[in-house]
Amino acid sequence: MIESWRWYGDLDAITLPEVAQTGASGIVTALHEIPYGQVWDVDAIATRKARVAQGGFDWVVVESLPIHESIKRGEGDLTTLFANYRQSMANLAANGIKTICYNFMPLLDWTRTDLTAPVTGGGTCLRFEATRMAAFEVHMLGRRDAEADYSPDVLNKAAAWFQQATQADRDALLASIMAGLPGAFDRYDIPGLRNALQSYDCIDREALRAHYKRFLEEVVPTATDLGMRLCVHPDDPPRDILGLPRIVSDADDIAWIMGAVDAPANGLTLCSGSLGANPANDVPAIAKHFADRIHFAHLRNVAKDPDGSFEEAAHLDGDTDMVALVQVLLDEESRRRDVGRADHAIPFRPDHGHHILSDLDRALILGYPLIGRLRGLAELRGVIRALSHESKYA
Ligand code: DNO
Repeated sequence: MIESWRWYGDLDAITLPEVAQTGASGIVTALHEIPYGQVWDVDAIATRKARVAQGGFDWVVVESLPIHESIKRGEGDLTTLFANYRQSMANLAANGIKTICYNFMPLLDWTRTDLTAPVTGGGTCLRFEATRMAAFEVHMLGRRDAEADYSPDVLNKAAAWFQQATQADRDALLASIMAGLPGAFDRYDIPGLRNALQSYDCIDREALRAHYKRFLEEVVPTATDLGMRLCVHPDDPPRDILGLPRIVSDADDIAWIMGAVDAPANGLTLCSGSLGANPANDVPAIAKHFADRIHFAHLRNVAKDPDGSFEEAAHLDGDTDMVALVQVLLDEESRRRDVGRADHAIPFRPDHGHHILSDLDRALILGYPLIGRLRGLAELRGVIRALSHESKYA
């Protein structure tokens, strides 16, 4: 498996020499400064690639080449947007970068209600609290129908939380929920979010699937011609949110996607933390089922509560059997090696991490600390090494 590390370029306070000390060999990055829908210029890609190489790394995966919201909404003449996406793919391929992660979540990327939740023993993690989300939707956003998405118990607790919350608490909740929003660094306020949600009023699950299928039909043949791999990132959390449909949440969704354009270039980012937040998802089983289409893995863990809340656990803790999952990925690599694939190694990154120790003294991108991810990587490296080891003393 290729140990990789997400690095945000100039936006990242963590430097490549620091990343080098983690022992990772691959970098996962993106040209975050380019607005969604515009072409990634071949020279800009080459410049970033050279910088990554100077640090001693390969740029192994693009995360993400984002999909413009108009494509998700199936809105207007999309010819230019599809052409631009294909051109960016060609420019990446011309630079030897062949694996592209993207998501198809309408409007929101990952969503949490608390970005600095305390961890037992010290440090902080990202948390999704059903009660806070309900308080936000029902009492701050005033979304019609939101109550239907929560149990009476959660709604009662949400009302109680909202009543005692100060304006600063409410602002912090809005900021946490908005933190995962794509669209470079735009953040919505409440009226802005209401407007944005309205633009999805007429788009249900079937419509969103149709728009997604069209996207795949437009880009997967190009990926195949260029020898590239696309890998969709699952919804996080894997369920409808704020009334928006989500279509990359479980095994049935993934089966639909893989079948929508049935080609190896149409693949999956196996994100154990995203999929693992739904109690119905057996993550190692999903990985095993779709193993031949996994082009990239995000390895992290979640601990769930019965009311739908969850928090990011340490990489080997939480509800997902991480050792079993790594075994599935190693078995798939062996299979690829046996059929003679030179590119049998699956890139993975320690996805997220607790902010611990000196992470807490630095302004780091929440969820992407240095020491917390180093801990995750070291634990995963140990699992991989142990599972791959053939002892001559056995
Ligand atoms: C969160 C990430 C996601 C992911 C995108 C991929 O930390 O895993 O934001 O990068 O969804 O497009």
